[in-house]
Amino acid sequence: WLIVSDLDGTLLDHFTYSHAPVDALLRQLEASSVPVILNSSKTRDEMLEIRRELDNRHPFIVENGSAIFIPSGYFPDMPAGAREQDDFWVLEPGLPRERLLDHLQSDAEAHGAPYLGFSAAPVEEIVSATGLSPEQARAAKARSYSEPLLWRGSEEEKRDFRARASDAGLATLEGGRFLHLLGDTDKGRATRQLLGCYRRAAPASYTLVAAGDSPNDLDMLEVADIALIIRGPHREPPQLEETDSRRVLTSRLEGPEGWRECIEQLIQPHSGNGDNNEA
Ligand code: 2M8
Ligand code: MG
Ligand code: MG
Repeated sequence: WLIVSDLDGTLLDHFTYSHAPVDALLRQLEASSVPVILNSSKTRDEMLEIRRELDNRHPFIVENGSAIFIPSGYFPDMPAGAREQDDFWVLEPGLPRERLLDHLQSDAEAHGAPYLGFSAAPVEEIVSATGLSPEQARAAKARSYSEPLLWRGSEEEKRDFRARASDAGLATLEGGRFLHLLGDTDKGRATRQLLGCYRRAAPASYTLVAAGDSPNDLDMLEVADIALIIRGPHREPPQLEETDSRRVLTSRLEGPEGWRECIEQLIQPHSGNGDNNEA
């Protein structure tokens, strides 16, 4: 087994960012040698802090698939194309943030900017938009490969903005609160690349379990053998078809409690309360 998981709204509560409901289960998975790979919109600095809190030693994926951080020596060989940064081997499918800011500037000159961009926003605005602490908001602002935008315009303006970004070879993804502008990558492609590293290191058949709550998680959920869709307090869960090679479970509970519910169901399929939560 390999578990790849989103953070906000999935492993962490959408409002409070608490992971208390999954702490014991994460320890149990670690003791059973099941790697939990964190795959989020968050920045390296944010992820390092959460990994420390969760006592997680595994690779992680930042900024919606923009970079993969592998602890140096985690695999026997450094993956081709990786560079060394501090104690990590880093693969970078994404684009440097300056490229995105250049696009935003020229796009705004021609079409206006009906959004609040993370780079321009004061820490206090990020705090009030997200509920992060000022320190966490600063870590969220320390971005390398993507720009989250708090959309203030119409849905039509958003569609046009996304089409222009796509024409420019960039990607846009909807997270829990923000529209993210980034290079041509996503959580699914980065997951595939990292899965390739695991397979090269130890050729085995891995069962990939993926968990997410928002549209930006769908690419990752599509790569999984078992996709866990975690319900949230603020909108309908994203939809994903079950196929011959992919099981889909939708949680009954929200956020980290839904994560625990789904993983426990996979570990002990017969000890549930009788509810059928298959999507
Ligand atoms: C942003 O990411 C979330 C993920 O779903 C969102 O789009 O709502 C990012 O800026 C991330 O760095 C930050 O920690 C998070 C806080 O809610 O918001
Ligand atoms: Mg999320
Ligand atoms: Mg996320």
